Amino acid sequence: MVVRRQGIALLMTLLVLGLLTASALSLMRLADLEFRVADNTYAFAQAEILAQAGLQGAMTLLAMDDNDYDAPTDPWGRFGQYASLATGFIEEGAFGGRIEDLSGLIDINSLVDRTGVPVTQRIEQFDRLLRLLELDPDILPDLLDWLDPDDEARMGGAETPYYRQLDPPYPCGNGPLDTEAQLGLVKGFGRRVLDGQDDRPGLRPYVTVHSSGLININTAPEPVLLSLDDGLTRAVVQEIMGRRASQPFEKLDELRDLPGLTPELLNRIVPLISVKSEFFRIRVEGSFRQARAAVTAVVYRSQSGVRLIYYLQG
Ligand SMILES: [Ca+2]
Ligand SMILES: [Ca+2]
Repeated sequence: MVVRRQGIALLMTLLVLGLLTASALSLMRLADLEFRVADNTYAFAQAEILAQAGLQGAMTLLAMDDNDYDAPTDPWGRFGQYASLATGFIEEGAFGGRIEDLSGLIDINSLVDRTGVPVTQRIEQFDRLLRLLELDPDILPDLLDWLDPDDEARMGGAETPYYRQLDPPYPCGNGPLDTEAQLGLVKGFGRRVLDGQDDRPGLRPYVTVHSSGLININTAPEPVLLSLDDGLTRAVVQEIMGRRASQPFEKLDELRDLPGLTPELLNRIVPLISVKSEFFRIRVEGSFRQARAAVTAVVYRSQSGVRLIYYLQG
C-alpha cells in the first residue's frame, strides 16, 4: 500500500513538474520577444522565470503531499531530483534547489510566551543545545531580553541602552524575531556562535523563527533530539535516527517500543515533539546561460493549503 501510494505520488509529481516546465517554457518565449535587445537582461529574466517556476513547483509538491506524517522520504524531500528531471530538456536553462523542513529545529521565538514571559521548558532545551554545541550559555539572558517587550535588563542581559551605544546604534528588538538572520543583532550572538569555528558547528543549522513549537522527530538533527531532555542518551537518539532512516515514524506511539526510552522519559518529551511539519524553507536557483537568479522562501502548510510567509529574491 505504501509502495503504491508513493508510486502515485511520484507520477503526480512528474505530471505537475512537467506542466510547470511547459508553463516556464511558454513564459520564457513571451519574455524572449521583450528582452531580445539586451542579451544579459534577457538571460537574467529567463533565469528569474525559471526560479519562479521552481518555487511554484516546490509549493505544489508540498501541497500534494499527504500530511499524515512528514519525513525526507516524502516527495518534498526529493525536490532536487524532480527539478533536474523537469528541467532536463530546457535548452540552456534549468532550476534546482531544495526544500528544508523547519519543524525539526528549535524555535527561538518560543523561548518566551506571547507576553514575553520566559517558558522554562523551552529555555532549558535551548540551554542544553548551547552546551551540546560547546557554546557559552551566558548569552541566553541577552536573547530573552531581546525577545521580551520591556526595556528592563535582566541579570546578565542587555536592553536598548546597551544597543544604543554600539556603532552604529540600534534599538533592542523587544519582540519575536522575523528572520534567523536577525539573531546576529543580539548581544553575544556573533559569527562564531552562529556559524561555528574550526570543526565545531554553530547554532544556525539548529534554530528557526518559523515553527509551531513542536519538533518533528523524523527531521530533527541529532543535537536537537539530544536537547529534548537531560535523560535522553546518545544511544537512544542514535536508535531514533536509525529507525527513521529505514521507516519514518508515522505516530508518536511507535516510540514506545524503542530500547532505552523509559515511559517516564517518553511522557516528558511527548509534549515537545511531533511527526508532522508545518513550516518549510524553499531555496531555488534558476539558471539560464551565464545568468543566475536565486529565491528563498518560507511557507506554512496547513489543511487549507500552502501559504508564502517569507520571500527573498537574490
Ligand atoms: Ca526587552
Ligand atoms: Ca527585559
